[in-house]
Amino acid sequence: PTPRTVLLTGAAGGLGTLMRGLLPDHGYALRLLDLRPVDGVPEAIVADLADKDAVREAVRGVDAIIHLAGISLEASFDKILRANIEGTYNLYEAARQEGVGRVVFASSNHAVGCTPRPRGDDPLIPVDTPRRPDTFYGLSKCFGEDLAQLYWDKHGLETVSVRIGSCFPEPTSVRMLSVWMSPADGARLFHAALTAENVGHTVVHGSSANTRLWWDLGSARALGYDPQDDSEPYAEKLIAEQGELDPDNPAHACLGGHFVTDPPRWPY
Ligand code: NAI
Ligand code: 15L
Repeated sequence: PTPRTVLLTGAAGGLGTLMRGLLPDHGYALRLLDLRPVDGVPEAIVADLADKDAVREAVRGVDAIIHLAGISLEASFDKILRANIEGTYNLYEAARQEGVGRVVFASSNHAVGCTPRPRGDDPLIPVDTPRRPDTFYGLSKCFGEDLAQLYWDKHGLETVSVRIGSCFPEPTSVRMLSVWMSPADGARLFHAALTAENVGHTVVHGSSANTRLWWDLGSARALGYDPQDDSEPYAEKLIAEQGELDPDNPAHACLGGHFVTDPPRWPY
């Protein structure tokens, strides 16, 4: 059955704002939650994932959850621990207690960001590629995926973990030509993740059907995802501005791009 009422965490963020615009057309009534007020939506729940009572109340009665809330870039370990690791645990525990059947978890390419990008005729990166987080941020996404597996195996709570590439209105770098997910395809993938049957815990790659794709979309397609977009129309302009990816530049060598090589942020 199609879930109708969906809790969208991180609703004030970039992706949350895009999905608030697109998901209603797929038939969802959204309940919104964020640390910050959501512009123009006074009924949105303003709560920190650290607040267990507020999180439990927020999940009560929904059919499913799309979990986007958290720190979306590298930060100190303490901040990542609180928002992404403890926050995601609090959400899953609330979902278990309230009997919510399914979560769509916004994982990230940075869970496997240190994986070399394919070159030439190399095969696409498979979805079961070993974890190689490129940051504490990516490590928190590995935690979220493992938490999802635990809650499926022990409690029967289903999750689709979407390792999102780059979901923005347009690709803005040459790397993004390979990992871009158009917002419309993002909504299609979330819809597939909410409606496919018997997903248990399934990990999928989240991007459009890009000509320069680096990873395999098979497990996403198996959910019924049929991407309609391709970053290729943006390629000529971006390559003219930025040049092709440099084979000798370590920041261009891996799936995670500059996250792999950026200096760490102190204090760890
Ligand atoms: P964003 O940083 O724009 O939005 C995240 C939202 O989460 C913010 O509105 C923030 O206030 C909220 N938040 C942070 N900590 C919170 C807490 N403790 N309690 C409640 N709310 C909290 O990030 P964006 O781009 O919208 O990403 C959304 C999710 O998707 C994130 O989990 C991110 O890691 C993931 N993702 C996004 C990608 C993208 O291309 N946009 C790529 C890969 C993953
Ligand atoms: C992510 O995980 C980030 O949340 C997003 O802001 C982008 O940096 C994206 O990955 C990316 O790799 O482009």
